[in-house]
Amino acid sequence: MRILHTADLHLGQVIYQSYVRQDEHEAFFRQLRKWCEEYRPDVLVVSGDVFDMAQPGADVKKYFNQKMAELIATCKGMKIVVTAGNHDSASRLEADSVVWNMAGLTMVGHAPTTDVDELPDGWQERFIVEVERKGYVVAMPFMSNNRRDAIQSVLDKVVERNEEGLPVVMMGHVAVSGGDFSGHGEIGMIKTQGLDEMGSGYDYLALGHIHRPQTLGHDIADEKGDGESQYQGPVARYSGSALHVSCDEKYPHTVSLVDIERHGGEVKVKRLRIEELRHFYELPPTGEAAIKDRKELEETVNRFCETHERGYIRLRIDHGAPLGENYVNWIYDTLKERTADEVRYNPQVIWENEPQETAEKERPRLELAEIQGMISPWGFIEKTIDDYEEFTLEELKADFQEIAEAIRKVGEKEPEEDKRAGKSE
Ligand SMILES: [Mn+2]
Repeated sequence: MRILHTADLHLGQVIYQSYVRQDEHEAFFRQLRKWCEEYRPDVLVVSGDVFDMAQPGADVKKYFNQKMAELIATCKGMKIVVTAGNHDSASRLEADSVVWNMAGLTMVGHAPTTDVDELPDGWQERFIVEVERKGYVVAMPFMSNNRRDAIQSVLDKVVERNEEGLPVVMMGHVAVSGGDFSGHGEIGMIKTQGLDEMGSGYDYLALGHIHRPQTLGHDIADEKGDGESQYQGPVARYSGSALHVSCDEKYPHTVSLVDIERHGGEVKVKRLRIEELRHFYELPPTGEAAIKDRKELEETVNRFCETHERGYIRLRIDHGAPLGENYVNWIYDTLKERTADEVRYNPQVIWENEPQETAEKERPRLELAEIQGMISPWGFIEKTIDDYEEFTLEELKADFQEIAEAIRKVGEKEPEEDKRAGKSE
């Protein structure tokens, strides 16, 4: 079975308050369609966060419909499986699923409930997509808590049916412990779970949620864009997001083409690099001196407009630089006038050479690598609590326990997924 694995499309995303990214998504879909034509996958899987918000506007929904219809028309016979992520509304995603089914597109929004014993016979079928004579896709959407029993029950059902030993692919939208979460703003707040919570019996776990492409348990240094790897299954992999969802996602983004011969066999992954329409630039580039005054700022922005058609720019400015009044407005006006907003401004300035005292006081003294290695928010909190005199660790722990308990109670009352905050990527 051959699958094309992508995730975290975040359709409808508006970045830096005002920039609509549809043309960037268009560039992504053009490449995805080309790959579908070229590689003829049996299935295209989209592992959650199809939309950036639970209630996308009519224009965004229409755009999604158009893109799916184009893919279906381009690749006759290819199945498409789309699952809900934490940004999606499970009910809204499933609302049109009956019609999509007729076109060979399966949509799964709602996760199985925790208490599997109370479910009617055959409930597992809703999560199983059989690809005739090729294999199986188990479509698991985002879940607000661990549901190993439910997942395993579906996988067991597949094993029962899979007498020919065909490949089994499972989808998931979850942060698995040990992953590299760089680029995710709220690192301390990402809730992780162990890989064993996803059960056993699949050959390839097609993950979404974390935007950096990576195969769990394998060196992230291999992820340089295009390339190929061969693994002994089972393998769990994040395809990565379709676009750079934030300027911190500096790594190359990819779509994964996965070939699996048989259940229990080897898994071949080909990484297809997505050429993004708008790159993210730091000006001046890291290594060069930061902007020292207003004149330099204007020169830097003007020069970029002369040499680049489009992109996102983020400025590196010296802490004490005299910038004069309204420099931010000057930037917005200039970009609009000179590039019609093809060049876009990221207002999160990187301030450099801050005086030692302020810099040390305001920032937690942590290396990025150290934060990436943390699997629970407590590691982060314990390291930084001394910077916040008003909090004590014990009080915080008690408060968190109370919140966790409240969340657990809400989780038991599912399906009520529309109430989820779902803010971290
Ligand atoms: Mn997500």
